[in-house]
Amino acid sequence: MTGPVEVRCTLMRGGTSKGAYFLAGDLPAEPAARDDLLLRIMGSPDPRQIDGLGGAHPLTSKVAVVSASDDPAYDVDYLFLQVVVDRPEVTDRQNCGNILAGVGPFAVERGLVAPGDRETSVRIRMLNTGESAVATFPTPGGRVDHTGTAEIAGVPGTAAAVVIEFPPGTTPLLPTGNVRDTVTGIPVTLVDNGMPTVLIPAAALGVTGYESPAELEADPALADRLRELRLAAGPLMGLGDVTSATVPKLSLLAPARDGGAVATRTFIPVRCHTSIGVLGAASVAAGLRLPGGVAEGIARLPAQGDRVRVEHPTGFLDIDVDIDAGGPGDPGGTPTARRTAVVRTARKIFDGTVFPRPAAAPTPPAHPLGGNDGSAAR
Ligand code: NQM
Repeated sequence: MTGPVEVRCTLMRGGTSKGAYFLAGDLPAEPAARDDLLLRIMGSPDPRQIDGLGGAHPLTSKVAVVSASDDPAYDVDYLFLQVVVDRPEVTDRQNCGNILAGVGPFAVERGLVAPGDRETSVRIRMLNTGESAVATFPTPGGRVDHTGTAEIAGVPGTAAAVVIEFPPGTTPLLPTGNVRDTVTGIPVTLVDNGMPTVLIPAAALGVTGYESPAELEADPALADRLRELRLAAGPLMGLGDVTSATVPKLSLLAPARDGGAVATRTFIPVRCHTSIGVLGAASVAAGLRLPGGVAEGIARLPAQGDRVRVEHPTGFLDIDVDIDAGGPGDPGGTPTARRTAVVRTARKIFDGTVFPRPAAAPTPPAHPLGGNDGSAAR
């Protein structure tokens, strides 16, 4: 497959992730050609992504494709693509709330949205899920100002706050209809408040839930149990076969140690997150609020207000989640999210032209002396 030899690209940190942001019009419209180009831009497949922009970790191998929306209810459309580091795969099967934080500022800087004089709110349609978000950020004098005083755990220094509001979700929070299931013998709550997530008491897997991501990733028996659990949970959550999907995520829960509601270690789904995803945290927080879920007896929710402090390996993420838990006034009794909101930061790192690795050359013919051992003598 061939394609453009150079592409306009903006590299941004969005929350605790980093990704390449593109205008949809700068990429091939056809998904297979687009994905082939993105693999070559990011340097996949290669565990080091040495020949591309990717940072050799799922959290730094992400792409946002942004365009003006044709739906008057929105300003822009945002498609999130996860570029798999070590396999030639690009998937749109998950959304990303961290990369979302950069979409509004990118849309203003690239002329898709007219900025306000002090701040700008951008209405974003998230194509992966069909859900929406409104991002508000400072634009003093009609220019995006990435600098500011907001601090988020997992990112050094401070930057301008990007306030993200998610309106009421349209999908049920409990994909199986149950607040608690047993999957591969393990008690779980299967929840989706923007990110399909399996909540698991850490103790049920024989870990404390306070281990470092590196310690957890070094445990092959744990990896096997998580894989088995995820493959079984995927179809139950309506996700079909998730063998090569990046969802559902798996969050291990333990009692909070630093004044928050709960401590988490989240697998996304193979590597362990160094913090936690935004929508992953939204799903955890929603799960904590559901009476009868596996978090009961582990989590400690604040007596008042919507804010839930989710502890993670590098600090905490505060997220506002207001749940309608269903019940007597609701004949269906299906819990839904009334509102979810979070503060993130984002920063433009570079804006310029990226040069994709050339499309794969045809395989060279075998050497006439036999074999193709890749040696320099060929
Ligand atoms: O859950 C990582 C991240 C994410 C996703 C992942 C995210 C979210 O931290 O909204 O942001 O779970 O793959 O970027």
